[in-house]
Amino acid sequence: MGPARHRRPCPALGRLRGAGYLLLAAALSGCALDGALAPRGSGAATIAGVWWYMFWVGAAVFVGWLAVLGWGLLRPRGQEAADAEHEARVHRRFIVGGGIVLPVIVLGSLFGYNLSALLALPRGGDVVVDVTGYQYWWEVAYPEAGFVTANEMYIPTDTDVRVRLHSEDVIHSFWVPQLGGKRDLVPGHVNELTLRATEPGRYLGECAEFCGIQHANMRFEVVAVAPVEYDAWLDRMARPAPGPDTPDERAGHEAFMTSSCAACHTIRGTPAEGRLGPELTHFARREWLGAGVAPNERGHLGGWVVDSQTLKPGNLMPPVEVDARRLPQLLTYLESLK
Ligand code: HEC
Ligand SMILES: [Cu+2]
Repeated sequence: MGPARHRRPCPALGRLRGAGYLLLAAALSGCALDGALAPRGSGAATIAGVWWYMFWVGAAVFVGWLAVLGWGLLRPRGQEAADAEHEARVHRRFIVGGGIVLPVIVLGSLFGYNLSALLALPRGGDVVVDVTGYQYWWEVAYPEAGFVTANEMYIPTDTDVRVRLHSEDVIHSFWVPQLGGKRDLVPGHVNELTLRATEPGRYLGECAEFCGIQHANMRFEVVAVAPVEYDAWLDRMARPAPGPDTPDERAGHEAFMTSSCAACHTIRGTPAEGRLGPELTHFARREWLGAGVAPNERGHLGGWVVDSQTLKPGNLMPPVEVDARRLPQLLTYLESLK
């Protein structure tokens, strides 16, 4: 093993360095962790704690296992036969220690940690929100304030929010990774989940149980704001729809009310009282369209109204015949629903 040997390029070393870069990249991307490992709510923080505990225990077991393997491979050979009695004792110790004692300690500690985490999850709450899953969107109702909205759910920060989960069709699952765990929405049964956001922000939520062809585009946003801001939002949302004020808005309103739109959508304060689609009373205040399929902007909105099946194939809003001259007015009216 002369120094010359080290200077020769070594392919194995190159590969090792590649793996090193990969690890480094993984570690660096860890700084920008998203989702369940970047908790902004007390429930999610507890769950992330379980994740990390399992990770470190798993890592310790793995390293220990590597050490035993290395010892087995590298220890001097040829002495086994010398003391068969001693060898058998060592084997027994390994079987009892590694096969019974160690697993009991490791699994027992995981069980204990899990149990304490389960008990530490937030429960109940003074603010109640009813969330109903539909293929492929979310209805969000505030029973105390007495209004219904869709796909966007405001909650006050540092407050336990009791989310009651319903389904009108199939099983869905409500999951806001940064705020809490998952919970199924089961037809004919009410489940509950408590969310407590510790920081204001917009948090992505999604359906976590396959529910049909557009399951992947069944998203929503939880917007956590300071309690005063939340109260102002409630006041605003409880009001009926504004307008129509301008001639264009009035023409668009007319187009909406006289076509099939009104049979499927509710706009409070107007004759539109359909219940098959999302409530549109304050639709223009939402950031997203079609449960997260596109930003809520005029271009996408026009595409959606003309044929939502292009943007979200298989969703339950059929293509609707809209007079091309009326379309801009219809969009203007929808955009006025602040
Ligand atoms: C047969 C019922 C039906 C009719 C008719 C209908 N819609 Fe819909 N609409 C739906 C459903 C269901 C959705 C939710 C689709 C999804 O996101 O999966 C929806 C979604 C929407 C959305 C997006 C709402 C959001 O927050 O994402 C808008 C806007 C909308 N419809 C406008 C209209 C207009 C305008 C008309 C008339 C030209 C119309 N709809 C006719 C059922 C209907
Ligand atoms: Cu779903």
